[in-house]
Amino acid sequence: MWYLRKLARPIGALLLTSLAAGLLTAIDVSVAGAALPGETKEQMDRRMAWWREGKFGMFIHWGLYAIPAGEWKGKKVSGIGEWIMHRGNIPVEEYAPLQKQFNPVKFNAQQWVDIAKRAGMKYIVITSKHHDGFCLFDSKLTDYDVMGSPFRRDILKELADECHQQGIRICWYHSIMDWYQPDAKGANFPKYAQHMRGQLKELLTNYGKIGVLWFDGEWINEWTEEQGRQLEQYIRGLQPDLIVNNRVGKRKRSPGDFGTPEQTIPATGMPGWDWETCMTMNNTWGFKKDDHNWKSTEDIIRKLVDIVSKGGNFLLNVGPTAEGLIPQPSVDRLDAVGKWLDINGASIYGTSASAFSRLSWGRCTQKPGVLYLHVFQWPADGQLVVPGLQNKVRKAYLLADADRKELETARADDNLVVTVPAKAPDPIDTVVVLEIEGEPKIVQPAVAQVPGKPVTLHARDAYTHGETIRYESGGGKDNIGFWTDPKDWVHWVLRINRPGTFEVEMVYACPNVSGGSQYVLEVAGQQLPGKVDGTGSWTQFETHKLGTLKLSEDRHALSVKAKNLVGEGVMNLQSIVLIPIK
Ligand code: FHN
Repeated sequence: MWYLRKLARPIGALLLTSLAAGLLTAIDVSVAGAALPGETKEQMDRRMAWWREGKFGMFIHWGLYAIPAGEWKGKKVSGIGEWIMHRGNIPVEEYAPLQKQFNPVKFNAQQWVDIAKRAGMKYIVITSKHHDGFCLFDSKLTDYDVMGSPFRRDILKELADECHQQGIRICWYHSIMDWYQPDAKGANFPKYAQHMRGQLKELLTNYGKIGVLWFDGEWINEWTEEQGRQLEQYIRGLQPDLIVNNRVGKRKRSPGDFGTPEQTIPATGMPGWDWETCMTMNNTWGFKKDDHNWKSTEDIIRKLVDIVSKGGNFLLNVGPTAEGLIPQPSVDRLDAVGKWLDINGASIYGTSASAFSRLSWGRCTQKPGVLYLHVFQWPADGQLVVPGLQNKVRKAYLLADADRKELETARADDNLVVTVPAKAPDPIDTVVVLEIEGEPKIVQPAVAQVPGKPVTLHARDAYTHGETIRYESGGGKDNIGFWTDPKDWVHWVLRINRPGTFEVEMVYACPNVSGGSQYVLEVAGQQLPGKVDGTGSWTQFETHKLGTLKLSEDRHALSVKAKNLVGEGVMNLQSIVLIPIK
């Protein structure tokens, strides 16, 4: 057989023996698994509770790729480190012998779990097997595992035992795509699928309670959503409380329990479902000796807060070295994040998404009766404006203040104003706590007209609707952008203090090639249609007259919706100006 020649290793013989001995039939029967009965919302809530509460996990990408660490035969290989076999066009027979060099003598499970715990992480997801097929656990179904390396210790067993000991959830990453197993491609894929299920059975029966099965590599043509559904039922049959990510299928809402945006934070979260952003601390998942592009502690903390404020979890990656050490720059940052969480953890763990659609100075997380205001940009005048909050505030104080010294609050128009210290106690993120009466009641603060004057609705004051459309600034932009989905739309709330007729002007930019999309502006039951004219580029803004409207003295919602999308984006919308004409 082709792979016996190609691979020149015992794996082929093992597979043949297994098939001959009917292991396939045995696995076939065991992996069929009964369909799990439908799960009620309450049951799913109970199953997901620890994960939703925990918010913050450690991703570990570790394997043979840590040995070359981004370099092969003296040449640097670009891209993420764990893809070196693919990016470096390394044949499996040249790559697989790395197994005989794998000897991470400095690996210490307790040390790793201590680092995660100090960082405030509540779960660990480690690569049981990445795309290269090498298994960090003792598998009876392949020799291409850690027991066939000089290290000869079951790394996942040591890590799982330590996690169980320290009360951190242990979770497995497992790649469906496999560059090593000969059947993992083409017509023989069903055989590989049985092999994979057999390994998942090992991973879910030999290591105690597992928190999450984090699948990956699901994009291959051989893998289907239906197989994903069956696999999810099978593995949850082995551990009914198991949580499974959406890459068991095809990264959609189901199968799987949560969405997995990668290296990005969805602009408005993923409303209505559980989700987790996974992210590297530098530019690579697997260790690369020359990747020193570490994110700052400030960036990491603010990303954690941003994600949690949008209802998500944060899975932050470390890529250990071939010796078994988590790189010191990672450890330093994790220690700093942990110190911040020691003080501010109440504003993260067990919280739910912000009650506000947007805050110009930071983020918000909440618990029943409590709002945690995460202030990134401290108000120079000591007046923190909380837009649109209508609730009575029982008490306001700094979360870091053990004495909970009260902060003064006052109302101003639609807003609440909190008087805060002149200097930010924590320049990265100072948390102001508002204990409020009842459920958060927030009106969208209006842009108020100075009587008789034009009203300018700036992009920064708009409310966006959709997953991609968003406010963007910098580089000549101060506009609603990323309007790439015509279903997305935007609205403002304005207060007219002198009724009358208004001339409406729109300020936008759009490359000529993308011009032509049609839209409609709507307010107070009146509509003004328009078509986007090319202005030359995404940053060449021009003013376009739309027509006139009559507006009463009141709060109004003014929306702009696209009717179609001609080019790459509808437009970059900078502002709308309402000019009183009589
Ligand atoms: O190809 C993998 C990649 O190596 C890494 O494991 C990331 C982490 O989520 N997942 C895949 C790319 O989406």
